[in-house]
Amino acid sequence: MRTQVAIIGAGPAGVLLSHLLAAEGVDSVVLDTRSEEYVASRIRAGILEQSTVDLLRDVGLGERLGREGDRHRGIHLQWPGERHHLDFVDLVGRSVWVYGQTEVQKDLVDAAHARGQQLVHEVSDTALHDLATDRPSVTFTDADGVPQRLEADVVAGCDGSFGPSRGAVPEGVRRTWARTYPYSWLGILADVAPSTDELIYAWHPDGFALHSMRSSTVSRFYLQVPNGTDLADWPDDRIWDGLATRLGHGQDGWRLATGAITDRSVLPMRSFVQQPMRHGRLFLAGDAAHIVPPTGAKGLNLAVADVALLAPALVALLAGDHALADAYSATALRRVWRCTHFSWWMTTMLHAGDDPFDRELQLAQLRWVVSSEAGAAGLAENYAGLPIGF
Ligand code: RFL
Ligand code: PHB
Repeated sequence: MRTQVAIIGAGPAGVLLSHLLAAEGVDSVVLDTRSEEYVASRIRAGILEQSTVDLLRDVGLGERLGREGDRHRGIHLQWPGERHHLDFVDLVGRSVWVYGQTEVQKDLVDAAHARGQQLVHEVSDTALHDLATDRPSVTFTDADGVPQRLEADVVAGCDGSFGPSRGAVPEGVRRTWARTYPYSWLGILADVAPSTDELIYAWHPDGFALHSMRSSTVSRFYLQVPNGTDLADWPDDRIWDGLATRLGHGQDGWRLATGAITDRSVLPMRSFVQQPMRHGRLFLAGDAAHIVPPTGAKGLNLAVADVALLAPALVALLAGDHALADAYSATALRRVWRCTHFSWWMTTMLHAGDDPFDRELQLAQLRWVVSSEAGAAGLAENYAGLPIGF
């Protein structure tokens, strides 16, 4: 098999890259270990920032998003006894959209099928070769058990945090930074109308809680839990009681509505960056190069921003102009580190630990963010998203 760009990973980064390349007449083949149905049903991110929505619209992927996505002006920040709304539109003239990653993925895959782009699912043994040459390749075993070699001009590593691409950058070349946090999120999806107009991020001495949503009938919630938490220790009543307490049920007459829980999982919180994001003919994008804890809602948006830079760089490279490809890693990493900082800042401001001094600092920071226009604008600018190419 031969193509211009071999893309490893059919998550949002990989399929969007394939879409952007196809729009410029560049061929690609996308490989994934999982089935199309499995990738499409993974419950993950829920918030699209302004620049992500602008990009999806510009490339013809904004139709259902425009109809079914819910534009939010901002978020609520709260701690016991207080809830404050931050209006991003007033603060920085930008907003965010509630539109699940499952929906983005579906729109991307539908567009890929409509264009006849090649998505090859259920592959195994993916391996990258000859990245330092102009003829790199990817070998894999297809769903029928047949060994295959995909030759390409360029390989795009969009294979998330567990794929082989990041490890294909030689040890002496790559540098990594990692931080694990001393807590995880227990996330649930529930068949209940949201009890709030916009997301609530709640600091509480029992631990952080987040009230998010997917539609007018489906809500998404998260609770801070210790690392190593077993879901078996969290029956439905304990989850709803924890959410009610931390989100302030009864505070100023506010009520948390409950419903049937349809999905539940525990996610660890991690920051990770690997650089450079390019090695020879291999380019990394999305979670393959960096992971952020979800408190800033940045993971998916950062993957989209990488690919928005990478696609024109690859189009130019294949036409013989190396400048954008040479600049890709440094340009992408500016935004990556900005979002890494913002995600760390939101995470450490909102997750309660045992240290009483740290708690007072968190509350002091929260009070400043909601009462100072500069503080609020700083959060808004980062949350609603910096322009692509920042
Ligand atoms: P993805 O979506 O992980 O896609 C990578 C794809 O690569 C495939 N793959 C391979 N393919 C071929 N050969 C191999 N050897 C391969 N190994 C792996 C995988 O099957 C997969 O399909 O990465 P991408 O495209 O970079 O997109 C990034 C986003 O998915 C990610 O940043 C966000 O979902 C992060 N994230 C969240 N972000 C938010 O902004 N808000 C959230 O609420 C939120 N929740 C989450 C999340 C990530 C999670 N993970 C990764 C465990 C919840 C979870 C559970
Ligand atoms: C979600 O709806 O899944 C979500 C929203 C905001 C976050 C993280 C997750 O910060």
